[in-house]
Amino acid sequence: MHSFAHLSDIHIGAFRQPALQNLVLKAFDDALDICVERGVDFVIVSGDLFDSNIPDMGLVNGAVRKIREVKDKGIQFYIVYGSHDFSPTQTSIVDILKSAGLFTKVTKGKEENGKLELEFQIDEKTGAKLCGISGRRLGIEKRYFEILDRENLEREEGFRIFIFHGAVTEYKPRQAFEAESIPLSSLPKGFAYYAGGHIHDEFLTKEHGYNLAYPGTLFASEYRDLEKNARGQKRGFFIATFSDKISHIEFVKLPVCDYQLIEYDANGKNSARVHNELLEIAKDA
Ligand SMILES: [Mn+2]
Repeated sequence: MHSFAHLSDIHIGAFRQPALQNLVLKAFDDALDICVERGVDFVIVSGDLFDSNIPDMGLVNGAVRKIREVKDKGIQFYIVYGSHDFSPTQTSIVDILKSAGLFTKVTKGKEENGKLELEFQIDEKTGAKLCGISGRRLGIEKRYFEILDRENLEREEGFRIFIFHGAVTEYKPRQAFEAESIPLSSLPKGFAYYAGGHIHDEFLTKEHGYNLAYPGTLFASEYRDLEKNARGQKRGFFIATFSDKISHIEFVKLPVCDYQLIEYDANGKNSARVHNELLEIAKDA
């Protein structure tokens, strides 16, 4: 039996406050410690590992040290870009870490005669075959899905995983913050596991024979995520066990910190008063 971990939307570098930045990094560290403990064969990151294409280098250093430590134990990383860590004009930190041999990007392929032909990356240890499409800002990935040569990918035999970063129309959360999505029919059929990113809340379906999984953000990338956490939203990542097909998918919860939720009514108050009252409340909390 083999296993892999599926993490997404970690957003290292998110937030301006060092305390929150450190919690983002702590979530990543804790998750990888669990991956090692549980002896997973490889780790998938389905985009937005970093919050920007050039994040704070101190935080990058922390993340790289951890990735290196895990990789030295023989655990490979397979990754696509997210909408945050991709830049159309600049080299992204993901590219640099890929060049340094820390990651394998699974988006290798060529565009020819209006078709996108993807190449499978084969995991040496398990024989799993991985390919995927990166997220892009403004949903440019939609075009890649439209021209994707699915037949070739569907014909391939073996244990296959598809990695992508974007919402699937049929499963878009009700309060989706983005209009862009790709229909389920644009994914190549017959894969054992579809590793999704971009949706920040955990989601797993086996409908229509698809193991379609979004682990959601590991911790948070913005205040809305934090508020949800305080209200009990579970955060973490998936560990899937497999041989020639998936036998079990487990959501591993990651408690990063405790929360205190304080509701405050700012109606009819000016910003200076709100500011001062909030500072008072925070002092007492
Ligand atoms: Mn994200």
